[in-house]
Amino acid sequence: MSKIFVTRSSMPEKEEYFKEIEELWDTHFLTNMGVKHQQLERELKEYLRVPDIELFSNGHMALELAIQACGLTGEVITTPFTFVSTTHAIVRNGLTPVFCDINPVDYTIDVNQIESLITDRTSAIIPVHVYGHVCDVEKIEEIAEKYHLKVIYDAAHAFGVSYKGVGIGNYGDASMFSFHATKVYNTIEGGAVCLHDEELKKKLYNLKNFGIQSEEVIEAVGANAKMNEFQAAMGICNLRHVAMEIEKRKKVTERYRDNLRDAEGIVLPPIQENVIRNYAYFPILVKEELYGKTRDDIYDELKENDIYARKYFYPLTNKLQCYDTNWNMGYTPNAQYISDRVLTLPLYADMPLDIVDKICNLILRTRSR
Ligand code: T4K
Repeated sequence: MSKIFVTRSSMPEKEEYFKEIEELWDTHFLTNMGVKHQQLERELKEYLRVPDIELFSNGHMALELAIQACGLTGEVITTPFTFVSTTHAIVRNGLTPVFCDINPVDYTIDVNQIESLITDRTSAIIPVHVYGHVCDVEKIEEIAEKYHLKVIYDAAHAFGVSYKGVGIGNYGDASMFSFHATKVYNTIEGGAVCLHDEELKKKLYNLKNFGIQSEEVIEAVGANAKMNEFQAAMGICNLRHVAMEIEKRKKVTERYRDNLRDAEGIVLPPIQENVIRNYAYFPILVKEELYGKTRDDIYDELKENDIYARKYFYPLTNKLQCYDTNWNMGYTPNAQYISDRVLTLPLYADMPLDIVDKICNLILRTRSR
């Protein structure tokens, strides 16, 4: 058996992509918001059912520039149970992250703890729809309104997710999606910010394209974070198939659930009410106190068999040495408990079900060792 990684990029047939990029050879227009970029923007707006969208070279730059465009200052409340990008984007904007714990059910921000962290320096909340699990968007909105805070969602994992029939990109002032190769939907690398405010859109556009309005008018001190035409072409192709890819992921997920449901001490990911899911990840929690083996025992056993599960998200970002040691890194015991026990199992659309069975058998076997 060849190596099995935590995921494998979804790709269209070669011919489909080649056909999509053919005209780029005719026009020699490879980037700078060309026809593919414009087409993808239109199509994604419709697919995600959002009022507006701005495309980016990657998810991280989309988030970093969304934070900048929102003009945040001082402190930002966020969670440490995430990919480093979320915290880096805050810190790289010169802001102080204030770490809120997560709830132990779906691992998103614990909305009951947010208010106690608000100070007169707080300007925003940056929650994460981690694994595509939907944050308590209603409570977050209520708190944000009460304290006049901005809300920017890290929706990197939440492509295609909806809550109560509403596309998840409609919540908050802005939501960032990642279209990285490892995501449910990819443009090779890429990302987007969904938003509903024209002024914010203009700022974002300026930030991703040097502030250029016309040849002689440079309106803002922008960076360069544009999605190019080859990325957009991949996105156009992948968008044609993403609904089917999500269906296939659902089948893989269900097989994992069937196989692992009775394993005491292994906690399966939650199924949230009123949520249309995208089956982005399959994180299990290994409670060694009940299971008798640790997360790392399982990780090692799988690795020995050429199966590369990942400890998404360990370590917590409030444990990273690269940040200012003078900050208060917060007390986040739920996040710590989960981060120490979580293991994200391999999951991609074309994953054969017999591989899922094999992975589950290896996991269950660790117990008798
Ligand atoms: N916010 C959150 C919450 C995020 O999770 C992320 C990204 C971001 C923000 C930032 O978005 P981007 O700027 O990335 O658009 C991966 C991804 O690189 C990263 O996008 C993702 N989160 C994170 C959770 O996972 P690594 O360092 O674990 O990736 P890597 O290279 O080890 O790849 C994992 C597996 O995926 C490989 O073992 C094989 C497979 N793979 C990988 C690549 C690169 C493919 O099948 N094709 C590929 O091209 O970070």
